[in-house]
Amino acid sequence: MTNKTDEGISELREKLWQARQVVVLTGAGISAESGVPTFRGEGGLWKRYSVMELATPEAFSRDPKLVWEFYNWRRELLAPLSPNPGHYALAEMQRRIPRFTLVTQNIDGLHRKAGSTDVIELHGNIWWVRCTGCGKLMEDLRVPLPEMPECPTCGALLRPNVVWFGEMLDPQVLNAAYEAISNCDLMIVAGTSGTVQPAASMGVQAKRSGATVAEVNLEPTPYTDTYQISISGKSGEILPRLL
Ligand code: BJW
Ligand code: ZN
Repeated sequence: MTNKTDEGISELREKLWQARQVVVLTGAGISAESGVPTFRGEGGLWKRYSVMELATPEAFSRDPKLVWEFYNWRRELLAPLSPNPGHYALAEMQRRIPRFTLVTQNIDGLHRKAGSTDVIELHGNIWWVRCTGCGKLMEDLRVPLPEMPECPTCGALLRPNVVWFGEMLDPQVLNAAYEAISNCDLMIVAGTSGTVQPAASMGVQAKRSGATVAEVNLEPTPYTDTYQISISGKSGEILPRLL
């Protein structure tokens, strides 16, 4: 028996293997099956913690120790986790499709762990730190980091190299994403609630440039009726079926 999910998968599979240039945009939902909590919804991080107390530059200026405690807790949680079949399916797609760009809002590094390369990380990466004094960027895999980690070069306080609310995304990173989006003929938007800008509008921009846009999500989002294809289900189950 075919159902709506099967029909959506068949339609998307056909488009995928005909497309000249493909962009995939992922959000927290793609890592949910690896055990990473999402931000919003049931069991979401923001239900337990206040965003404004933790994920803004103002919060970090006010109480850097508290913000580092939050990120250290998340680093501990993430360190032992592995990619799931959704991450692996995207890595395999990249190997098979010559013009393929993976854009993620996730900071967990699991796409790279699964073998994806040249991942465009819109919101940074939790395993990188940046010096608030000299601006130096460093990969730092220590778990946990000291309560108030210091720059080895200048001694100033380090911060996580992630993008907080009210901060600009790195213009080079953003441009690379827009460049791929404006040239793609198929975009897959997987596991994101579509609530945080500018990533939330990227699917609409692709559609405006003439691309087919497909959503893969457990639940409807504000864009479900806007995109041409909508597949309801777990990304770790749907994405492998496209291969
Ligand atoms: C599954 C699944 C499974 C579950 N399979 N699916 C008004 C006031 C102030 C600011 C603004 C404003 N209006 C707009 C703004 C700008 C603001 C913004 O968008 N705010 C909105 C909330 C309104 N944006 C910014 O500030 C950005 N910067 C910017 O725009 O600069 C210019 C500017 C500056 C100032 C003012 C205005 C403009 C920066 C945004 C940075 C976002 N940072 C975070 C934290 C990163 C660090 C960290 O992790 O600690 O990024 S917030 C958080 O949300 C994180 C995520 O990347 C991001 C998106 O979340 P995502 O991925 O969509 O996750 P969820 O949890 O929301 O959804 C999960 C989905 O998965 C759900 O749909 C589930 O159904 C699904 N799912 N399991 C498939 N197995
Ligand atoms: Zn420094």
